[in-house]
Amino acid sequence: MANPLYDRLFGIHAGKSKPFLLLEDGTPISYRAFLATTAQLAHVLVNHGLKPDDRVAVQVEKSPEALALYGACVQAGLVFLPLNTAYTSEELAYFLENSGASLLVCDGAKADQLRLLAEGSGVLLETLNGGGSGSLMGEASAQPSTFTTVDRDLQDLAAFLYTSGTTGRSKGAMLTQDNLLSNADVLVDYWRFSEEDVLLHALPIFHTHGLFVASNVILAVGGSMIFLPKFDQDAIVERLPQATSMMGVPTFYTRLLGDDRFTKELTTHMRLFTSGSAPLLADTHRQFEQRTGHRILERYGMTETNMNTSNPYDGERRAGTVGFPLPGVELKITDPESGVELQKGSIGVIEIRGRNVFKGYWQMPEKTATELREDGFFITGDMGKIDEDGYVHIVGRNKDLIISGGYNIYPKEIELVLDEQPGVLESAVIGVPHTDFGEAPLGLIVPEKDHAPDLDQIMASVKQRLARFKHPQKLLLIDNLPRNTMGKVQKNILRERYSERV
Ligand code: MCA
Ligand code: AMP
Repeated sequence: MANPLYDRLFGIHAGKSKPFLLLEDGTPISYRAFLATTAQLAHVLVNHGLKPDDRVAVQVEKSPEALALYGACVQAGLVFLPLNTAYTSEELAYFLENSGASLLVCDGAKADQLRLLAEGSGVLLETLNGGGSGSLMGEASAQPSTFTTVDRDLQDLAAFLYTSGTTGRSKGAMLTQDNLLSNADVLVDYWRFSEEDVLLHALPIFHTHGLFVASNVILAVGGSMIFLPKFDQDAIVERLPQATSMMGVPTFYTRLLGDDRFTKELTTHMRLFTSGSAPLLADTHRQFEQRTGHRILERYGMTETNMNTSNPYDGERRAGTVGFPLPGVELKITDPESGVELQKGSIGVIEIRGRNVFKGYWQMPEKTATELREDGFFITGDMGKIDEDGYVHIVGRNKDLIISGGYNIYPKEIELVLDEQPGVLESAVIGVPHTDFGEAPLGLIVPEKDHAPDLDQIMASVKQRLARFKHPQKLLLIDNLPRNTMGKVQKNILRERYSERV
C-alpha cells in the first residue's frame, strides 16, 4: 500500500540534511526538519478526529509551516483547501459552508472574527501565524516527528482549489493525486529541473502557480527554494544571485524591468524564468531579453487543469504565444456554439484532455457537466488558435473574467454587490488596462430613476464584503447599459468607451 503523492514528493526525502527551504533571512530548513514538521502536523490533524477525504481549509500567511501543512494533509489523506489571504469573512463563510470543511486554520489576528463563523458551521479552528506561532504549531511541537502515512490511491482527492464562476459563486475544483503528480513529472522533464535547482519562490502558496507548479516541481527533484513571504523587489534583487530559476506572473517581470538594479549581471547564472497566470505582453518579453539576454518561458494553465501548454526549453520561445501542449495533454480548438473541432489557424475555444484535468466541481454536478465533456475534454473558456508551427496563441476569453496581477476576478461577483446598493438599478463591471496589474476592474452603475447613488458609500460596502484585489479602481455613473437584441449587456462596447477612464 502506498500514498503516491506523499511518497514521491515528500517521503522520498526522508532523512536528507539538504536545505529544502532557504528563508528570507538566510535560515535553511532541511528536508529532514521540514518532514518532521509535516509529520507533527499530520498527528495534530488526525488527533482532531479528521478522517481521509475531510477538508482542511487554510487561510494563512505564507510560511514554511503553511507549506508543511499541505504535506501533512497529503500524508494523512486529507484534502488541502488553501484560501487567498485577501478573502473577507463573508467570502470565507461561503467556502466553509460549501466545502463542508472540518477544520479551519487561520491567522491569529483573524481568529476572534472567524471563531463565531467556524463554530456556527461546526468547524474546528486552529491558528497559524506568519512567523510559525499559533495554536497549531503549539500542539504540533508536542507530537512525534514521524507519522504512519495514510494509504491513498492516485485517483483519491488531494486538494480543493476554489475558482470563481460566471454566476458569482465560486466552485471547488477537485484535484486528485494523479492530477498533481502527473503534471509535476511532466514539468520537471519539460523545464529540465534537477536537484541542483534553487528556485526563487515569491508567489503566494494558495494558488496552483505557487503551490503546485513551483513547490511540487522542486519537491519532485529534491531541489531548494528561496522562500520569500511575498514578491518584494529588494529581496528579489538581493537573492537572485543565489537562484537558478524563478517563476512569476507578468507583474513580477514588468516591476523588475522598472528597477534599475535588475541588470544582466544579476541574472547571468540563472537558467530559467517562467511566466504564467496572465498574458505576458510580447513587449515585456522583448524588453526582458534586451535587458538580461534571457527569453522568458511562457506557459498556460488553469486551476482545473494545472499546466496545459508551454514554450519549449530548447527551441524557440515565441513571444505572445503559450507554446505547445505538454506531453500527455491533448488540446483542441472548437467552435464555441457547436463544440465541433476547428481547423488549424481558426480561432475557437481551447479544450483540454489529459491526466492533468480535474475530477469535477465539488457538489456541483451540473456545472461540471457543462464544462467537462463526457469524453474527458475540459472546456477552458479561453479563446485561442494553433498556428502553422503548432504554437498555441490565447487571443481572448469566452468567459467574463478579469485577471489582475495574476488573480482572477469574475465581474458578476462585484456586480451582485453593486446591484444590491440603494439607488442602483443595474451595473456592469469591466476589465480596463492597468500598468502594474495588466487589468483591473471598473464599475459602471446605472442609477434608478431620480436617484443619485452615493458612490463613496457603495465603495465602502464593496470593500467590506470583497477581497482587496477585487475592488474596482473606480465607480462611474452612466445612463444605461448597451444591450444586444437578446438583452445581453455588450461589455465590448463598454470596454471601448471606458478603457481610458481609470
Ligand atoms: C495586491 N493588490 C492587488 C493585487 N495584489 N490589487 C489587484 N490585483 C492584484 N493582483 C492590492 C494590495 O492589496 C494593495 O492594496 C495594493 O493592491 C497594492 O499592493 P502592492 O503591495 O503593490 O501589491 P503586492 O502585494 O506587491 O502584490 C502584487 C503581486 C501579487 C505581487 C502581483 O498580486 C501576486 O503575488 N500575484 C500573483 C498571483 C498568483 O499567484 N496567481 C496565480 C493564480 P492596499 O494598498 O489597499 O494595501 S493560479 C493561475 O492563475 C493558473 C493556474 C496559472 O496559470 O498559474
Ligand atoms: P485560474 O482560474 O486562476 O486558474 O486562471 C486560469 C486562467 O488564467 C486561464 O483560463 C487563462 O485565462 C489565464 N492564463 C493562465 N496562463 C496564461 C497565459 N500564459 N496567458 C494568458 N492567459 C493565461
